[in-house]
Amino acid sequence: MTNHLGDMQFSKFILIIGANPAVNHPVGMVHILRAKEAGAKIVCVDPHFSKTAAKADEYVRIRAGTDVAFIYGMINYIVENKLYDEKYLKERVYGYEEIFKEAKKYPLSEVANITGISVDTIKRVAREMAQAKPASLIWNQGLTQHTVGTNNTRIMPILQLILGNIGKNGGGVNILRGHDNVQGASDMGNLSETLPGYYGLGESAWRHFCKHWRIDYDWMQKRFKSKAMMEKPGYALSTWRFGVLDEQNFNNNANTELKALVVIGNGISTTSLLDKTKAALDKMELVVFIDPYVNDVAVITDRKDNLFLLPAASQMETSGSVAATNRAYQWRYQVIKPMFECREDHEILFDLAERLGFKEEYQRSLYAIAKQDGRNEFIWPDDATTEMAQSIRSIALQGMSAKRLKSHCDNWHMFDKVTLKGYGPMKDQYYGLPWPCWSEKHPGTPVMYNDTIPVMQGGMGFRVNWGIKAPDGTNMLSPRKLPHSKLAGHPAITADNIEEVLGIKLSAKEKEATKGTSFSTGMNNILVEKALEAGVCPYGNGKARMIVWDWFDKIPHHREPLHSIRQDLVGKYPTFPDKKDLFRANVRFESEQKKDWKKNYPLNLLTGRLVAHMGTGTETRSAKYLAELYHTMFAEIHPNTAFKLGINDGDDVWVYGVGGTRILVKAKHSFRVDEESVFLPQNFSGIYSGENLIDRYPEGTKPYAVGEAASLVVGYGYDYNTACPETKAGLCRVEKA
Ligand SMILES: Nc1nc2c(c(=O)[nH]1)N[C@H]1C(S)=C(S)[C@@H](COP(=O)(O)OP(=O)(O)OC[C@H]3O[C@@H](n4cnc5c(=O)[nH]c(N)nc54)[C@H](O)[C@@H]3O)O[C@H]1N2
Ligand SMILES: Nc1nc2c(c(=O)[nH]1)N[C@H]1C(S)=C(S)[C@@H](COP(=O)(O)OP(=O)(O)OC[C@H]3O[C@@H](n4cnc5c(=O)[nH]c(N)nc54)[C@H](O)[C@@H]3O)O[C@H]1N2
Ligand SMILES: [Mo]
Repeated sequence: MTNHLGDMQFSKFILIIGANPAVNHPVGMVHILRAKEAGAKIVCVDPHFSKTAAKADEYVRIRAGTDVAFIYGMINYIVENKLYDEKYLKERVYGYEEIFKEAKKYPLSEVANITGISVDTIKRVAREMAQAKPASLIWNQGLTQHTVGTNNTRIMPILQLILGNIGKNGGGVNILRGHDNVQGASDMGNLSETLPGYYGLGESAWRHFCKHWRIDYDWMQKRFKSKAMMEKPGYALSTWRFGVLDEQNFNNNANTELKALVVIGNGISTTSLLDKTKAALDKMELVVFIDPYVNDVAVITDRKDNLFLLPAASQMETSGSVAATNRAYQWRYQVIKPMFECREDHEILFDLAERLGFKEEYQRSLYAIAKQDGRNEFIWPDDATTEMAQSIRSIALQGMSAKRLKSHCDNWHMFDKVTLKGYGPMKDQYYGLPWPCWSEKHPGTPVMYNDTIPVMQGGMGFRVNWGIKAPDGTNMLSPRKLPHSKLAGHPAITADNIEEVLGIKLSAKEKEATKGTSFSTGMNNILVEKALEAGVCPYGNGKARMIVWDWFDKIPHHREPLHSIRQDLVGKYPTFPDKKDLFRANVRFESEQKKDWKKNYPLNLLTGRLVAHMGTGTETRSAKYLAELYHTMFAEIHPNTAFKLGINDGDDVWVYGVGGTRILVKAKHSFRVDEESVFLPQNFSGIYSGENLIDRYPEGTKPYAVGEAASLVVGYGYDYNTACPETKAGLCRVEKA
């Protein structure tokens, strides 16, 4: 999120596309409704008439998986009518001419044909959004869970840059995050392609963390089969099954089949191809769940031994920092001590490290940090927070000490809920110190990329991350200066360039202390402090780029979903070529799309969430009153379609997925879907293809409601870059049971 929830109250227009905050972010939705009360127009673009659509000024129904085409239609109209922000583009953006050229390939009649949205509507939304200053853009999983998920998430900021809306209060691209602390999970690198802080997996990233963890780099390398494997992205949540089931994929994993799985805090029955997950779990040698509840997949697998459930403490029974959707960190105090035999996650992981023989190395930096403070024992989680602050400088967590975060929590009432500004003892700080937070004196950054305020008030240009020259020779530095700085565009600050770039001299001691490092890789904050003194942002001041020169789609293109209801458009807008070794799996694109899927699976399959349940529903279906609100899994189907299929409201129906799997659910007649679509909620588990598994839950742990998991019928299909499953655009068939 470039901005934050309260900031939306400054918006004059809010485009919500592929998100349903009324259901999924009901507290955040309050700010959107406040903006509406103050006169902002709210437009919701969604294939499903959601609760957010019901609250919007205008609902625009779009065919799932066609958002890129819709936005190009808007850009086409904006360019024709010169509604773009020319000064902003010239000064701050690289590659927009290419996008303008591409938009010409999307005449509005063609966009209407692809998306199902009328030409008049495309024009009106484009004009109103362009004329409203500022306009905000919100998205979430409706855009990411597609083969073109990355293209979707690129075209949206491109639109906002064209309108000059990034770096402004009330503007920005505002991606509403999922789980509690999911932003923190990604900041901490709980992803298989990077170490914490988005440093990547290259040798320099490993060396950086080895230094902070006080680990010998060679020792670390020996933990891996080879240096190449150490630096190679691992399996993803969506691809690991192929590493158990499919020999071809073992090659990508150093010819090794996966034998054991430890699941900590994930309800894996929500991942598509649940039948493959089950087959993989049945085959492995060891499966461990670390969870406060019985993970629903533990009852889906047929395995009889070597299946362990380790009871984890809940968030109420533990403490530490968590990151909110706007990059702000908050301290969470323990409410009660862990009950019964459950233990905090980190305690379980410390024990695991001990059994694996590296507990001393695992905890070494915590002891080193305690020692800096004159203690022999480390304090959890405070010293771990210090470790984060010391090592994660790429996104600048260095201003976030445990002490500072606790003071924000203790003085919660001293912050403005709309601007996040602090008062009294919290003056000159923003709530939660949204990153980048460059030093203990920095206030945090509530709105990113605002280059009209000084760096010490959260100002910055765009990050210089891809060199100072584009491959075509264009200068990638911004001609603009931050207030209080003498310097226009400049590269990221390193020990090698600091004297030249800032025009200063380092002392011999400072030189020694920063040798060979950059603003993001040092063991101290010297380079950063010098940049701040000069009034510049340590990561440079560059242009945003609209072209990713080393990707397959250098600029976003519309590509039909893998299983498309519009077979007639597949020829013109084909998917990607098949891809080898995407998170260690060989993934089918073109070869999968080629078949005539529509013949047997004539309906669009949409999935989304219910307000009373969370994720798998493991936790919420175990809460009596929430289970009462939604207790039965259902499929929404348009009455006209249902009539043709002989299905009454409340009938049992089989929904078939393109993989040949099926689920047994209740039909719900609904106008929220169009005649060509079926909607399934994603929050159920515990019934598997007609078989109720409730008796497999250990005594005392049975949920109050169980239901079929949508992920059993969601089709094969992955984002070309991230391997996120295509759960938001697929096909299905419905039959009366
Ligand atoms: N009550 C509740 N709250 C939750 C969750 C929960 O399970 N329950 N889950 C949390 C998590 S982990 C997450 S990630 C977030 C998710 O938050 P959201 O992304 O808001 O969740 P969804 O309901 O899955 O999908 C949003 C909307 O995208 C629409 N959509 C589907 N396909 C397309 C498409 O091709 N184009 C467009 N424009 N729209 C499309 C769907 O119809 C749906 O209305 O919610 C979080 N909050
Ligand atoms: N069809 C379809 N499928 C989807 C989606 C969709 O929109 N449509 N959305 C996708 C998305 S965005 C998501 S995030 C996933 C849902 O994400 P999941 O991770 O599958 O959902 P949750 O139910 O939140 O699972 C969290 C698990 O962690 C456990 N847990 C809770 N607190 C703790 C703790 O402190 N420690 C430990 N160790 N465990 C804990 C819970 O009991 C639960 O078992 O679904 C994905 N799948
Ligand atoms: Mo999520």
